[in-house]
Amino acid sequence: MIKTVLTIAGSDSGGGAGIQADLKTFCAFGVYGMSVLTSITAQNTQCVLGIHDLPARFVSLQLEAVLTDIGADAAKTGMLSNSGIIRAVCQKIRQHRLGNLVVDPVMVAKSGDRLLREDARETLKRELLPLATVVTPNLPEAGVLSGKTISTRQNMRDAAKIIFDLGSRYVLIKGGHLKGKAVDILYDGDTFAEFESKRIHTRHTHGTGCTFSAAIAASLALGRTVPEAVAMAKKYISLAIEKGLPLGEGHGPLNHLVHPPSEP
Ligand code: PXL
Repeated sequence: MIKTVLTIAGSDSGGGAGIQADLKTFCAFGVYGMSVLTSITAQNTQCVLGIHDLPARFVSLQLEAVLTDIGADAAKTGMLSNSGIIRAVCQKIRQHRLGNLVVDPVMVAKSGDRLLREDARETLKRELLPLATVVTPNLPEAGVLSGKTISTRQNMRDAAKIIFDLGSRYVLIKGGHLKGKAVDILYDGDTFAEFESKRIHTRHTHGTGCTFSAAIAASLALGRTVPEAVAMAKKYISLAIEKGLPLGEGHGPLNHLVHPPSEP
């Protein structure tokens, strides 16, 4: 039977990030994608023109619709915008015992626009992270979650320990914002694994974080372990960045149509 994967995230009208990136990634991995929208952004490759949050109770209703009927072998969260939405999502995840949950703690867009209200950071830390199989902060997000400034690999390891204590089973800190090679660090509370790839010099990286976490969720649904899923997702985004699309005048999207790897 085809595996089912759910994204709980915002819409990017430009098609490069958010729900759109997630569904394209699910297609590439050959899993059945479903989407619960949290917010609608009016956005292109250059900027966010506006953000319209859906009412938390309508986020709940979408989750109820999907989880009482189709169910999900894995899920990911992206832009959650405010505390009410985060609480609604947590309540449904607990009620339906959703496992294989990838939490991408989205805070700002590539353009610098804020996608998570500052007062919602605590709710995300306290309520959502304990439900996560893996949380995937980039360096600025890991800085906010850990309360530390991160500029070296050792800083990344120290921050991973602090974030692990917030309750997720794994922490993946993405080192894309560090100089040099792109190194991501995965921590399971015991050991560190490093995932390295060469840096690709391009500005067409809009939606990289969304695509990465969606690819991890798809791989988990396909029965991979977390370290295997991270390795496969990393190979997929590296290729998708390499083949990135020079659309629009700003940060163009990745090319989601590249083939995902069949092995980690
Ligand atoms: O990459 C973070 C992100 C998440 N969700 C939506 C976005 C973005 C970045 O632009 O637009 C809807």
